[in-house]
Amino acid sequence: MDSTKVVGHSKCRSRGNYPGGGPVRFPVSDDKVPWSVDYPGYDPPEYTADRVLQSDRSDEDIKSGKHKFRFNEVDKKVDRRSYTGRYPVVNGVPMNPVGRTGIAARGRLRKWGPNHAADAIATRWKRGSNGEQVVKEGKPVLQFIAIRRQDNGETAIPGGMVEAGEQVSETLLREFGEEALSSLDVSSDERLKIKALVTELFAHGDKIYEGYVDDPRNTDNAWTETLAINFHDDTGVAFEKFTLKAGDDAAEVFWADIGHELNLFASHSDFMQKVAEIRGAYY
Ligand code: RP5
Repeated sequence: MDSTKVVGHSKCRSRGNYPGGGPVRFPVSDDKVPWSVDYPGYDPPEYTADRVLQSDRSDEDIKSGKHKFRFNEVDKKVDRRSYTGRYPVVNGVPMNPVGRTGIAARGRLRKWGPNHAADAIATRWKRGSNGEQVVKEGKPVLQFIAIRRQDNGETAIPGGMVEAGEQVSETLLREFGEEALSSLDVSSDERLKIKALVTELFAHGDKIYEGYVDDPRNTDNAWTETLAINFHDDTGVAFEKFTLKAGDDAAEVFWADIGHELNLFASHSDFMQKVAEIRGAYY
């Protein structure tokens, strides 16, 4: 997978209701995804979740005209550029760079256009009780720190949205601390210790992916994009300093074996395949 390539999308076109109880998506078959293909009668329902409308971290309603959005630019503290290049803006409304999703407006996403996220893939080799690497089909098995998402129960990489004014590198550390080490539930002293430890261990990472994510929450006018970085602990000693504890949006945190059998949230399985490839691991 090219790290900047625009991927297609299917999870955000799946049949049934939009995640979290939204309306049923207007059907979009594979051939009708690109905006360049005519789709007479395409009439997706507009949906923006109440929690998005009520959050003060969300964008203004685009139709209120209160905010003049600067799409494809850094708009005050919000980066509205896309890793995929310039995306179309039609009548002041940003259009999904991959194409139709069957839902208009923002759904459960807080921003119009790209919603930037960051994903921290922490890996180690799986070892048996004798300390030897576990091998499958002739290749060593990798493990990564996984979370179970509270919103949909799916297994995922610890990650989250970039806050206004935040550097993506800060988001990576913050989200990993919040979801895998429960840093929001400890004293401020403890939080600082966690931050220092994560900063040290995550000092060197390898970029796995930057671009559009096939997130089930994507809509015609709001979508997620991410930067996924792999922090690999070759000896397995460094990550022993961590006590994993689920927090914030994570219901559980655990080491999971990487392999094709894993079915992860959004495009996370694709990222795992790339990690396994570059590390010469089983997939
Ligand atoms: C995915 O949504 C990204 O890859 C990232 O893991 C996640 C961010 O959303 P929240 O976890 O903050 O809901 O598209």
